Amino acid sequence: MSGTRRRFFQDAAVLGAGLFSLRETLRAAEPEDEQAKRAAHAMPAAPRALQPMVTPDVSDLPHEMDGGVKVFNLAAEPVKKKIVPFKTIDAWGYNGSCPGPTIQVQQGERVRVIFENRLPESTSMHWHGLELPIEQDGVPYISQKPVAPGEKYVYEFTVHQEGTFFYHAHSAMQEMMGLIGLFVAHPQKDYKPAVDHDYGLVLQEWAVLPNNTVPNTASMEFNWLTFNGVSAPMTTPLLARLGSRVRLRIVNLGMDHHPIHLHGHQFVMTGTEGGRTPESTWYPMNTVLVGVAQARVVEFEAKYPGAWMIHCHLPHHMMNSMVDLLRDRPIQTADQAEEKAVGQMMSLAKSVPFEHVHPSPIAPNAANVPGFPQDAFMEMGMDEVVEKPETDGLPKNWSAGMMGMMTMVRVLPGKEYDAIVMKKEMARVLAEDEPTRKS
Ligand SMILES: [Cu+2]
Repeated sequence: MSGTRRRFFQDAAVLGAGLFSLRETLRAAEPEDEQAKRAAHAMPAAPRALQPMVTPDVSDLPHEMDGGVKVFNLAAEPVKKKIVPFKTIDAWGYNGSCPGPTIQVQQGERVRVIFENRLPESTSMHWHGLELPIEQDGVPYISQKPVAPGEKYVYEFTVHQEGTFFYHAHSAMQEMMGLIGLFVAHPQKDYKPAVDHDYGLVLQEWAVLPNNTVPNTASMEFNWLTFNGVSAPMTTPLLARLGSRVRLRIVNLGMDHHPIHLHGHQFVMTGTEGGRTPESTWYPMNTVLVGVAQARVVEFEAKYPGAWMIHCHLPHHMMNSMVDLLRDRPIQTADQAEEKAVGQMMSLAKSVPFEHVHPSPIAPNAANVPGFPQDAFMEMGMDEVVEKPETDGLPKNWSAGMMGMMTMVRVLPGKEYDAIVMKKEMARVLAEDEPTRKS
């Protein structure tokens, strides 16, 4: 965050400018035709109000209405994806996003997706879990001709189900290149109990060789694990007001099943890839195994304040690959002298574009202990680099504890929650206004 921007936020906080008044002030400075343009771009009213799910680090796919049909435009294309501050990969995704933008509809709606293939090879779109006519199923040669590069294909169907679904290319290697996105069908009749926060997480894994940017889709050894296309600490924390009810919808499209664990709270599983489960099947748990091709929906009461981790519990999925940072040097793990380890980590520290903090102390005789080092030197504090409103107020060097398929739910008392939401809103309004001001 720039100094100017930080000062702006501080000033706004000091002045106690309310969210509404701030937005109105900024809007007042805006020419009227801009206001009209903004109104014209607003989403057409849905048949009934739905509480949208939020996909952290991924945006929603906008739509237009054509009569009673909700129309989406979706293009498969190569995407440069920064998964941590020091690693950008060449993934494939949709509309510049990997995973693709989230589609949200209402149960009962008619949906049209105008699909375009901007990939260098043929593809198709499968609507995972949805009950629709065979010609909409998106399987090459079985239900349709593959969509050739440069071609368009129109999918249209009525969504009669409710639940957490996803869309993906129905070609194995393309799936491993990142071609997936969330598709949420909100129920006609509200779920009970209602939730205050609804979050979606897409689990993906990547095998990217050192000094490479292209995932090796034939590999079975994955060195990068992501929630919504980013590894911790770049994952945006989920915010929850203390005392609220939270829903997490987790989908997995990879080669491994991921046991997703929540700290400090118990949850119940309220849905699968097939929709809502009856309350009689709910039982307390805090780890849910999200198998490949599955959706798992869990809900919990955010009872205890704090920054509570949500992460895959497979140990190798709680790490970021540092091999890249070592460039052409082989990584050394166990059975090495401390001097070597320090030298290696120092070269690593020099190659990252930020100050590398690893404050955990080691024993004076560490080098004499077989097995050392394990996690020593692995922590890479980068608070400033990944700073955003959602990280505001976290303990210093918090990012050193965050790696791999990991995020957190920040359960915040009302006042702190509101302050961060206001900061987010200000950042959004400022970002929206920047192009207008420059022109
Ligand atoms: Cu995992």
